Amino acid sequence: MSANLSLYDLAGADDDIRFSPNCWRTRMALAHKGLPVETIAWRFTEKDAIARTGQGKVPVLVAGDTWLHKSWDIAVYLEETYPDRPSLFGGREGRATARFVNQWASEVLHPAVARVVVPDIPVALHEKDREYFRTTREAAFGRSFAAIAAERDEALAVLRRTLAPLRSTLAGQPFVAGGAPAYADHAVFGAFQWARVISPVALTAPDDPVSAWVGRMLDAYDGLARAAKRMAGA
Ligand SMILES: N[C@@H](CCC(=O)N[C@@H](CS)C(=O)NCC(=O)O)C(=O)O
Repeated sequence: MSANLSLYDLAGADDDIRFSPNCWRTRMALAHKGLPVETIAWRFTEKDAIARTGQGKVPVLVAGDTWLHKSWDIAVYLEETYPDRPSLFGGREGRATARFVNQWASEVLHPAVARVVVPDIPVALHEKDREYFRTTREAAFGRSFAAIAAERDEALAVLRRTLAPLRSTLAGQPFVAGGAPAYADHAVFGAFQWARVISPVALTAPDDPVSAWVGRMLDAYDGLARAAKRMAGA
């Protein structure tokens, strides 16, 4: 038995454009556990809807009376609450290693992907989110969207160098977690799904082992991520 699960999931103007890397981590983790979830389209400025978590970011998972946030904490909760379902971590040591992979993705990969895809985001956003997104992101980057867009070629080259350890790992094994996908894969894949939904830029070359792995992740869990709606041109 499982509680009814709901997930606040970042959406664009179109309810079906779901582009958050952190929410995709959670969606893949839920699919891995075989847990059905009702996703709720949420916009950046709808902070009131998730105020019960005491913060303003998604994913937010609601499991009965329990409100959870932070993609990593949600993964740990799912693993501990549903131990008899397929494991996200493969035990204590696997969880510790997945934690490192998760932090690498959050602290190194996400900023590198953001430099490439951020200029494609405003057009996808609900009107009420546009000004909030521009001011918060320009402040975070310390420069205008126009300046970020002008550096895109360089940003893509930097990203491809950043992917070196992922590339060499995936040249020798099908998934980050080994022979089958697990949370170490979900933690990294969210960033690729973010770009895939929102941006026309290909993050990796077709012959890159990372591209083949993205394809395997898109096929996983009955093609959950492959079925996601993408922006026109993405
Ligand atoms: N550490 C958090 C980060 C969550 C996060 O940054 N979420 C973004 C969407 S990917 C968000 O909701 N941003 C809201 C905002 O910037 O106001 C996690 O892993 O869940």
